[in-house]
Amino acid sequence: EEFPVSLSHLPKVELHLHLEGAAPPAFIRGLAKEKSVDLSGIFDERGAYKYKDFWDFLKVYEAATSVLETPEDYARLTTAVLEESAASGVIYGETFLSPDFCGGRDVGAWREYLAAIREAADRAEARDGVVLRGIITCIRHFGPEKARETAVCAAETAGDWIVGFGIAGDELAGKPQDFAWSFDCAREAGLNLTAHAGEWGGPESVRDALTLGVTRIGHGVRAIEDLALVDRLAEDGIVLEVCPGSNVALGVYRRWRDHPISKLYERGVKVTVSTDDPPFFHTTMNNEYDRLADAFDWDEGAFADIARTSAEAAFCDGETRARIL
Ligand code: ES4
Ligand code: ZN
Repeated sequence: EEFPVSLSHLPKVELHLHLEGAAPPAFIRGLAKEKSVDLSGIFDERGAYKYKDFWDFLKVYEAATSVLETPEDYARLTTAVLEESAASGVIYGETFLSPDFCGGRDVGAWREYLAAIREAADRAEARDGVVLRGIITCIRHFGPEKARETAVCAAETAGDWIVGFGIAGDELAGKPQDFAWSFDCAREAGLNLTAHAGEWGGPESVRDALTLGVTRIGHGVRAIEDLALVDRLAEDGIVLEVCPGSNVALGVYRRWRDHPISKLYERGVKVTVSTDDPPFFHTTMNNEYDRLADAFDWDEGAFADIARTSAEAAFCDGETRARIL
């Protein structure tokens, strides 16, 4: 398909990206080969990730992540991911990191993974100018107890590079309230807060997530099913980390033009645009922008508005924000 405009030259800010979920399939295949792990079951005949639905995606994600074993593996991953970001014109990104996948929630091990990721990110910044920061996420379907250990890892490493705490995983497992202790712990450590909600759950799921005191919601798009909630999001300035290509790939919405991002934007909600798990969903930041322009006739002004909203909603310090505004 061809699009009349290319928005590849626009500087972009991406707030919702899972680090392991951004791993190019060839990178994971390479690691699997080095380690003699058979991961053939998670790839299709063309070498792309293969999954049936969101819950199968979570399993494939975990299988792919199983070959990411050492801090060095994570450093290589970070380098590969940031090359893709820079190619889409991303100047600032925030990535979700889960100690469940790196270091197993042991604070000492977690510090080593984090140091390796940071070093790789610093090299990418020096080379391509792309700035990265981390948001530690617990995984909802792993349960509240593991989440508490994750929150302790977050609190112990909160600072200039780890800027937020969040929750990902199966939105239909458990209740946000079960994770209140973890979010309180992270908040007390000075971290900004976000939660995945309103992707598989409806408006009630978004309302529940707001009780955690988050200033951003991952996805949040199904708030559109309750206009009183949409107006509350707009009034309270809650920022939605919208990932339209992810929603279309996973079947939350059938076609790009069915996606509610445009309605949310027009009703005054602060919307931002991200890729979520780009190779899984066959997307890039450039593709997201081009598809949105095509589906909703958005011009460069709309994208400049979205990029500014994203920079304002970034969890980084003011000095870094000034560089991306
Ligand atoms: C997710 Cl645990 C996890 N990993 C990647 N993408 C996700 N979306 C929601 N949960
Ligand atoms: Zn996500």
